[in-house]
Amino acid sequence: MTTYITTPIYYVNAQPHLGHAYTTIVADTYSRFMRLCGERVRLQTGTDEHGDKIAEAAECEGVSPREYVDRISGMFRKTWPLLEVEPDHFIRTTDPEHISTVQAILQRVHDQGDIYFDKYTGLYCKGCERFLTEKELVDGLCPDHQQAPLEISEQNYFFRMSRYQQQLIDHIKENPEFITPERYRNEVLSFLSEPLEDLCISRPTSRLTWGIPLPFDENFVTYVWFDALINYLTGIGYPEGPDFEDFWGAAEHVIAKDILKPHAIYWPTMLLAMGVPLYQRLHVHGYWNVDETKMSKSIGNVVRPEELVEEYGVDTLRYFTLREMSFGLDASFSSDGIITRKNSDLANDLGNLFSRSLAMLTKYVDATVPPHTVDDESDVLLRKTAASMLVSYRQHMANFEFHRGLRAVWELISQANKYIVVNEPWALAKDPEKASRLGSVLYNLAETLRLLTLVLRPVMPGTSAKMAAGLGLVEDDQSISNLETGGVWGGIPVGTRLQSIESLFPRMDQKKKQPVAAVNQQKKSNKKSSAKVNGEGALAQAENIITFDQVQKLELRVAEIVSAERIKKSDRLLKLTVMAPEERIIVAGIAESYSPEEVVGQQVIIVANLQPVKLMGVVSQGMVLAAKTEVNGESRLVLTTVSTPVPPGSGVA
Ligand code: ME8
Repeated sequence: MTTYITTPIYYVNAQPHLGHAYTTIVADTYSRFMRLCGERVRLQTGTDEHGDKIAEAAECEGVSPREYVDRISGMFRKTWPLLEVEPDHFIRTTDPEHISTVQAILQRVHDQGDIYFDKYTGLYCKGCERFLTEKELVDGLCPDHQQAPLEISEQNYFFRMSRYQQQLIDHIKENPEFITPERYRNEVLSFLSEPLEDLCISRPTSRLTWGIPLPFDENFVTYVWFDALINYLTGIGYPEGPDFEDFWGAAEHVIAKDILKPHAIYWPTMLLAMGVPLYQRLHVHGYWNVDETKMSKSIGNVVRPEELVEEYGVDTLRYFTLREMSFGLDASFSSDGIITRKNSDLANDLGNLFSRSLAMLTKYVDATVPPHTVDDESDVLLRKTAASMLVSYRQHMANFEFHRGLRAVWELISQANKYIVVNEPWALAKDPEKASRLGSVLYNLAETLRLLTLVLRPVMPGTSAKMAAGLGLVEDDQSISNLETGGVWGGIPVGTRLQSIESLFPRMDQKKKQPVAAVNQQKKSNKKSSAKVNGEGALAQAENIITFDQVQKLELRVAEIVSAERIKKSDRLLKLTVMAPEERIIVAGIAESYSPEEVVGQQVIIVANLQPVKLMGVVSQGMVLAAKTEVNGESRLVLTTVSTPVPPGSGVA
């Protein structure tokens, strides 16, 4: 089976930024995922080099369009390897093969009567490089470029797009996956519910010369969109190349919502006119804003991918963008957001799991994967979580729901961290009679890490390679290079020699100018105040405003206390066993306000995603929220609860 995945070809009137980087990372991740599934994949990106905007940009720089496009196209080409993006082909619309194929297509469509000459008056937006309808304007301006369109009246060539309107509507209705997510499919269908105008596909050379000459009239060049969309065919050797045969039937395009109309309406109608089968799927994502503001040169908040790589590392950038944006919706970039994710998801959750497990394997079993011989309930739970992670990961990655796929992976990471807490390998290591159980626990951890190495490969190729090296696995080993064979529990061979590697993700300090994060477990200054609640680093005091995104990172849940006991030698601490919905231990600093008997059966609100810490020898996996008050001059804590009982584990929003 084959997969052909494309990004838009980017205009060379601007340098690559975060938006371009995201689309390209998405396409690369998907292509790596499909390779992992055993498919033959072709990934294509490139640059769109004709048209008004480019001619103008070259003029501004005082260079010829050719010189200008060569320079900027080179910048795009050089950016992708920095992001670990490996396109199979980089197309430029100034490539001679592209130009000759576009001309051959124009001639054919013209000869069959689908292109005609006419006079037209319309509202033209230079930013969009297309005529806009009255309906698309907001207060008389193009909503994307905040500019009034120019009224242009001229004779031009038109493509009979309207002729294919019904066929396109039928196709979209019959193929629910043709445009995804659904909101964009609905948007297109709604647009198509009105009669479609024909598409102006030429520009007179009196106005623009930087374009592909029309083969049937030398006084005109081709409209940039008609030229650009055809890159998806010319890049794979249309009409006769073998790659066209192999890959076109599996074509999937990734774009942002700004260019939905050209891809969902112009392009399929062009394909229908050309007699070429339609692409398989169009994946439409939202916009990246920066600090909740639209990215724009004039505001000076354009984020450059090479700077992000320099500052945070390529895998952090890839992970952050894929995890943070719900595909289809807008997202906001902030350095605070990326650092928080790096510290919590990558350094704390993944990095710690990896380094702790490797350290224990090294210390207790001489850095060699031991056999698994003794099974218990926690093993079954870990294996189950791994199996359901794989199912959910595959389904979400295939459907472009990367954030969900990654969430499933992090559920396994969190389960594995709990597995360590529950099994206490350090305690097993002290008892020679428990050597086989210790070996089994360590085997399961090594195997979990192998599975993580496998599923993280498309998202963070460099980190996955480091993990593979640490686990003593070879890059092209089926167990980490193929989801079919590698996705089966038990793939890490007993006797594998582990290697020591550097820390995967060193923690980063939050920038001082950023608002304080809602959850910042490491902040020493907060230890004192949080100790009043449960004695571990916890919620920051509200000394600063936090954003909605930051609040969303807090995972609050309702937990039911099923048992409680005092912790020896501590007046303040109670060891609580809670269901939320799974069982976990929380050490809470409430012993001066509550007896163990009083709290059993209570439903309380906990912070469920706090990094586990050891308090008086007990590992605490969360924090119980309590109000601080005074009764008769004495400070007292009052547990938070819900007004009506709810199922344990219910989320608190
Ligand atoms: O439209 N957030 O090129 P372009 C997310 N040449 N993605 C963004 C973004 C943002 N803020 N800004 C840009 C063109 N993008 C045409 C395409 S294809 C045949 C011709 C990404 O340089 C996103 O993929 O304006 C968007 O669709 C694309 O860049 C537009 O790139």
